[in-house]
Parts: sequence; C-alpha cells; structure tokens
Amino acid sequence: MTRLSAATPSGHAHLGNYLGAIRRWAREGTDEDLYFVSDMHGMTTSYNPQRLRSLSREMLATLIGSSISPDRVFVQSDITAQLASLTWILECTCTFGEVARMIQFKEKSAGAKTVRLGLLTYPVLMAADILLPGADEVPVGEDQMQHVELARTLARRFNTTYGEAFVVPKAVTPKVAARIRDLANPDRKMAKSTRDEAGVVFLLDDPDMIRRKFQRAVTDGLDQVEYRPDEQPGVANLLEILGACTDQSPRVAAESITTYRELKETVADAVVEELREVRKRTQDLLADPAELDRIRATGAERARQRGEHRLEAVTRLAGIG
Ligand code: AQP
Repeated sequence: MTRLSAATPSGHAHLGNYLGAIRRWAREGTDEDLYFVSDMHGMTTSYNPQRLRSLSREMLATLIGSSISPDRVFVQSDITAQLASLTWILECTCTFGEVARMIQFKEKSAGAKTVRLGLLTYPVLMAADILLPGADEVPVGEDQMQHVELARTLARRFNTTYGEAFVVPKAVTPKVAARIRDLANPDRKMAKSTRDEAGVVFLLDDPDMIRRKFQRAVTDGLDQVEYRPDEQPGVANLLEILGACTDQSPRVAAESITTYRELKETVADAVVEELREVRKRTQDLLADPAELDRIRATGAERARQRGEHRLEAVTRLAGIG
C-alpha cells in the first residue's frame, strides 16, 4: 500500500510543516510510502526561479534531515517529462467545468489581474503526481480533498473509457495532526509564505533565534496557563507545540507550568531540543552538494522507473505514441 505526500518549496520549512506533517511521515511512514518536493506546484503564481531552485534543494535536505528515508524521496520536476505527458492525457480526460469549480482556484484567482493557466490546471498535474506512481492513499487536509476527488474521477473515467490503467486513489485525513499557529498572530496558521517572519519558527533557525521568537510570542493579559483554544489561542498554541514536542496532551503539558514566562522558556527549550538533530543533519547535507545531488539523482531514477510502465500503458490506451 503506497501513501503519497508532498511538500511545496514555497518558502523555508517551519515548525508547523514539521510537527503537522514531516515528523509524522518520518515516524509513521512505511517502506512503500513516497514523498516528493512539489516544486512544479510552486509556479502557479509569480515566483523567483533561483529562489525556487534553492528552496527545492533545501526542502529535499529537510525531508531527509528529518529522518525520512532517502529511498522514499524525490523532486517532482526531475520527472517532468513523464508528468507533462500524463498531465496532457489527463487534461484531455477532464472537463473545463471540473477544474474551474475547484474552491482553491476560485479563492486564489479572486481579484487577481491576471491568472496563470497553470493555476487552473494544477489539480490535473496533482492528479498525474498521484496516478503515475499508482498511489493508493493520499493523506490531505480539507483544502486538498477536492483535488484528490478529481484524481479519483479522472482515474475512473480513463479506466472505463480507454481501459484499466490506474489505481483509484483514496483521500485519507491524517489523524490528529497538530495545526500550529503563527506565534505573532495566533489567529492564522504558521505558513511558509507569511511576510512577517517574527511568528514563524523555521527548522533552520538557530537556537537563539528560536528562543527570541518564543519570548515575543503573543499571549494575552490573563497570565493563566490553561488549555482553552477559543479564549486563549496564543497560549493554547504554545501548549500544543510543547505537547507535540514532549509527546503529551496540551492539557497535561499545562499542569506543571504557572507563568507565561515559564511557558515560553519551556516550549522554546523543547523546540530547540526537538529540532537540534534535524537542523544538524539538514545543514550537513546542504554543505555536501555532491551527496545531495547523488541522493536526488537516485530518487529521480527510482521515480522514473516506477512510472514508466504505467505511462507506457496509458499512452498506448489513449491511442498516441
Ligand atoms: N501550520 C501548520 N500546522 C500543521 N501542519 C501544517 N502544514 C503546513 N502548515 C502547517 C502541513 O505541512 C505539509 C506540507 O505543506 P505544503 O508545503 O504542502 O503546503 P502548505 O500547507 O500550503 O504549507 P504552508 O507552510 O502553509 O505554505 P504556504 O504559505 O506556501 O501555503 C502539509 O501536510 C500541510 O498540511
């Protein structure tokens, strides 16, 4: 059973990406699971090519530095030829209405002066990402459910129209994934693309920087360390982070702490400790470009081989090639 997950190099990986996804992939993933750096998904709105290239390498190093097996990881654009071929075939299996009604497309295109065609067709590329390796399950949040549903529809439609070629994937909701909020603005989630970095803890931040960001974290005027997400979102966020780093519930984490100052110091210590090895392994890899290139090339070749037979079959069934 293959589960497929991705991280988009739209910025530096942060504590939310790590506690909410990457750490779980490393801990719970099986030898069958696949992880990829979805750099092509980072092109649907304005972007800087040099930055995208460098962030893709950094994300690859981060996944491996977080203890995901290098055997399970690849960079999406390293199999562009296969993905582009399959995307075209799937675009010709999909209707305009099906992509135009995607909620994410509507949200991201609303009010924009110009909209890249890729923003509209990106769910079809995502379907190709999923269908090419024959993924059985795709763990996604609510915002991506509709895209996986489209991949299912296209797989079924192709299979019945042209012949059996695709595994019909299932969207699964990951269990109790922590949703980490921005330290400076607990009303929004921690995100790579947030302009103000004060509330975003990056995995490669040094310990002093991490401590400073926690010291300045927004709380409230109550000075009561209790886990009440609705009334005290900032404090609840700190307790969730502490709980995730110490493998206990946020409520239990709150019990031994009395002041906000103590809470901030305790959670900063726990995060510094949690990220110490991840940061070191990631930086070691980034400092060894030849090794990172070797891992990347092996991953690309493995991904290419995995998709080869299915793409051949699909191309033949579609009457081209
Ligand atoms: N704040 C978060 N808390 C928990 N999990 C999070 N994830 C993202 N932010 C949080 C999870 O990280 C995985 C990889 O994310 P992604 O790169 O595919 O895209 P994203 O969700 O769009 O990530 P960001 O950081 O919010 O980036 P931008 O600002 O570019 O949108 C996913 O499993 C995601 O759920």
